[in-house]
Amino acid sequence: MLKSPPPTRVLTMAGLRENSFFPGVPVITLSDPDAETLLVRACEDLGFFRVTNHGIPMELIARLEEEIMQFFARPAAEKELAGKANPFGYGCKSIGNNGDVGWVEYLLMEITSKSLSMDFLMKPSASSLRSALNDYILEMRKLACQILEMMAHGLGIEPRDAFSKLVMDEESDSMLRVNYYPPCPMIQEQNRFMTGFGEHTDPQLISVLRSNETAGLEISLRDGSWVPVLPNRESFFINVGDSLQVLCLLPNQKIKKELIMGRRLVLFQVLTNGRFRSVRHRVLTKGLKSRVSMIYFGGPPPGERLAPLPLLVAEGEQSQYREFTWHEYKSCAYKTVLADSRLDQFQKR
Ligand code: GA4
Repeated sequence: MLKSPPPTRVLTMAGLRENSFFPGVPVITLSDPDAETLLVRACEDLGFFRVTNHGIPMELIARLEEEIMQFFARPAAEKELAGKANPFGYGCKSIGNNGDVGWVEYLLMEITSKSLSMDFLMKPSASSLRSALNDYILEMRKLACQILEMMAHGLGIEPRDAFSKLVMDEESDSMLRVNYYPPCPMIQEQNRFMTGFGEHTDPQLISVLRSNETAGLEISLRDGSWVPVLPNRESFFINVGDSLQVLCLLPNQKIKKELIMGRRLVLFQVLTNGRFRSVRHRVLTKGLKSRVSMIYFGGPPPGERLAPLPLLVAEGEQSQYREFTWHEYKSCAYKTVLADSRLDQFQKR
């Protein structure tokens, strides 16, 4: 567990309004006949949505959460046996290699050929954690692929596994992150907030996040404002990652929105910037209760070329990015700090 608050850099705004969760996170029931259309709209609009009716057994989720809590309750020396997160392993406060810090402990694990590769998980003392993690990632991969297929089909892309095949690939560069945000009584007394995990976009194609009932996740809207997301332990939250944003360059289009203004329902049209949106997000912690989240990142194989799917590019339109492979993108990503806009480095000049 963390003993004292990390450096002041992670101290943030005091007095943020409580219980002011953003009401506009799309909730998509996967069995809904309109789910594909709703998914596509959510990816263009926020780059973020919540899925229900996902078919992942609650027992599996509860089992993993229990194992995670036990792991993070161990003495520091035991947790450090997982190896320093560089990038894979156990991390405490420090995120990445470039000076980011947060009020968080985590395990970051690489997924190779459908299971987790990490020496410490092979130890007999870690067998129940290993088994819960491995069962969980199988389900996560299935769910991520189901959603990627629904997105492709919703966009009219043939074949419908155009995105999901990248995550299904033997070489897919996917990972699992387990974050533990410990309580911090000092912050709670002062009614302040700390950065648990600084603002960033995820580099991969898709992220599937599940958390306990503790709030903290915030997303950034198109106008740059930050809104808190109401946690829901029975659902999964989906983020569009940078790689999917690059693959999905769409012609500009208008989307219809409904907004309640005063007591009136107003219909208006918004011009999307014509692509899937990799959502900026962060975690602020209030110190009251611990927050636990597990995030599956579905990434492409290293050699995969990331360029807009030709079918989605309107005539005469060109990608704003130069072509690059996932390997190239990831190497650059590891030289950045969390808040950097990583795709900017690949903009055509
Ligand atoms: C953000 C998304 C994932 O958590 C992650 C992070 C990675 C890390 O923790 O090692 C990075 C970050 C993330 C992007 C920029 C670099 C790399 C920390 C960091 C400062 C595992 C990932 O893939 O990219």
